[in-house]
Amino acid sequence: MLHCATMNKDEIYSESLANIANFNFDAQVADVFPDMIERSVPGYRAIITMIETLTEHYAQPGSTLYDLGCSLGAATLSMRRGIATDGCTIVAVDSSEAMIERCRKNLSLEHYPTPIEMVCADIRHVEITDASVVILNFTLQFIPPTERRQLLEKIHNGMRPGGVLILSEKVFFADKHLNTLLADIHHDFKRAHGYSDLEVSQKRSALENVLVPETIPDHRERLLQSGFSSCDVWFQCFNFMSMLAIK
Ligand code: GEK
Repeated sequence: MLHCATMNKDEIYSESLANIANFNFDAQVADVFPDMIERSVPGYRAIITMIETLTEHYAQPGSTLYDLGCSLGAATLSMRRGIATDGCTIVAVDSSEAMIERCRKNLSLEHYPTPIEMVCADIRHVEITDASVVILNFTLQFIPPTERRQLLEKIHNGMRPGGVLILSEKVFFADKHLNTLLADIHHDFKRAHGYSDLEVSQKRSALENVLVPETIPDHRERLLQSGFSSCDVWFQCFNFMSMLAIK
C-alpha cells in the first residue's frame, strides 16, 4: 500500500458546519487522504493491490504508463511495482498542487528503476501518447459528464493496440431498490469504519454535483463508443467498481 510519511485521521466533517462548501482537493483533504479513501471506498485497497498484477500483464516495452488523478500516488506506486519490462516511463497527473507535493514525497520513499514524471495539470489538457496502461482510479467521476467522452477518446487515441485503461468509479443502479440498498450498505460501511451519521451526511452534501456517478451500462457503452474494442467490470464492491477497457 501507500507508504505515507503520515497517516492523519479524517475529521473534516466531524463538527456541524454552518455552510458546506463544495468538496475540493485542497491541503486539508490531501493531509488526511489515505485515511479518507480507505474508510470511504469499499474495495479501494484490493483495487490498488491488483493494479500491480494488471500492470505486469499489460505494460509493453518502451511504452508510457499514465496515472490520471494520481492523488498521493497509491496507484502510481502499485503500477511501478508491477512493471516487468524495460524502457517504460510513468506519467502521474493531478490538478491539485497539495496532492502533487505530497505525492512527490511518497514516491521518493520507494526505489524502482522506472522513472516517474509528475505533472500538476488538468487531465483534460494532458497529451496521452504511446500508452500501454492508463489508470483513472476514481477520477473520471469528477469530470463533468458532458466532457467524459472526449477525455476517453483522447486516451484511446493515445494508446498502443493491446493497451488497457483501468477505470474505477462510484456507480449508481437503474433499479431503484438495488440502488437504495447498495447506497445504504455503503453508509453502513462508512459507519463501521468510524464515520458518524453527521460526517456521512455533510460529506454527501459537499460531494453533491462534484462527484457525479453513472451506471455501469453507461460506462460500458461510452467506452465502446470511444473506440475500445472490449470492456467489462473486473471488480465490484457494493456501489464501487473497476473496469478494464482494451484497445
Ligand atoms: C488513488 N487515483 O489513490 N485533472 C486532474 N486531476 C483531477 C481532476 C482533473 N480534472 N479532477 C480531479 N482530479 C487516486 C484517487 S481521488 C478520488 C483519486 C477520490 C484529482 C483530484 O485532485 C484528486 O486527487 C483525484 O483526482 C481524485 O488511486 O477522492 O474519490
